[in-house]
Amino acid sequence: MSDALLAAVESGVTAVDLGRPMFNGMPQSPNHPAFWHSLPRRHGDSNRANGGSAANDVVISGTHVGTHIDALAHVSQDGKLHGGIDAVAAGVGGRYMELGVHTIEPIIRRGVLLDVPAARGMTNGCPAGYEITTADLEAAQELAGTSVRAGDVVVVRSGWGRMFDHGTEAYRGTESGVPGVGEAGAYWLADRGIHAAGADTIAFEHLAPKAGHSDLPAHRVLLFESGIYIIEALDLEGLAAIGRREFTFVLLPLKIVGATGSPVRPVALYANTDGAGAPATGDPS
Ligand code: UVW
Repeated sequence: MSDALLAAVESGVTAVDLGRPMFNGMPQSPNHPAFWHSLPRRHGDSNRANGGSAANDVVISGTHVGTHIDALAHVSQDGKLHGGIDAVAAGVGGRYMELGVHTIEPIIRRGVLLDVPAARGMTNGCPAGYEITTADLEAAQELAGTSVRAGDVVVVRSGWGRMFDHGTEAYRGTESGVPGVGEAGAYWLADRGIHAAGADTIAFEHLAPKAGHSDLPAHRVLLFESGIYIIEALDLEGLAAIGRREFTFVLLPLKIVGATGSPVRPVALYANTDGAGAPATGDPS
């Protein structure tokens, strides 16, 4: 039996890694337990009689660390979760069974990169504390050469991803502020019926200088009001560098039963027959 997807894979597919490396001390949100990886057993600690040995790890961590996805159970508003579920009752037993991260199906959908700095000629990326406007999203959509459609995964590049290599304080941007989508931009995305929205920052949102995570309206609009997942701390620099703005987006959350989020390693895929490394739509920035 012929299978079009398998045939495409066998013809050659390029995968652009959108996940950040995970390591002790990596930049992450102050709201979540720090990621900690350790080696309780190393090679040489004990060798088997046949000369072999095994090294093992332990990881202690929040779930909203590294590149990660927010499940709908992550935020409540006025005592309710998405769909009007009582937020306190939903957590009895220590698991959010209705809207936990285990309920997110594998995501294999069209992905669209809205590259705001490329569309707006911001060569150093959006400035700290810049709120990405609906006009910016429209301009980035035009540059992508395609319209955002229902069911898409939309990843919004602010250019702040470059700060990841500058350490936790710089990437968090508590003092400086962080560029991102605010309430109006979130409604622009929600109005298009997308499946998930992602960004290259820790909180996805526009954060004003010194405001930290005190107000996160895009979380309310997307997760609570609209049932749209949020993906944070994406690495969008590779996609932007090759000008690839339409692709197959693949993401599989860990099936942690009842959890509010999960680290993920998403990829953007495109067939090599489409021109490896070449832009599919629009002009490369
Ligand atoms: C933030 O930093 C707000 O991230 P999350 O939505 O995962 O809590």
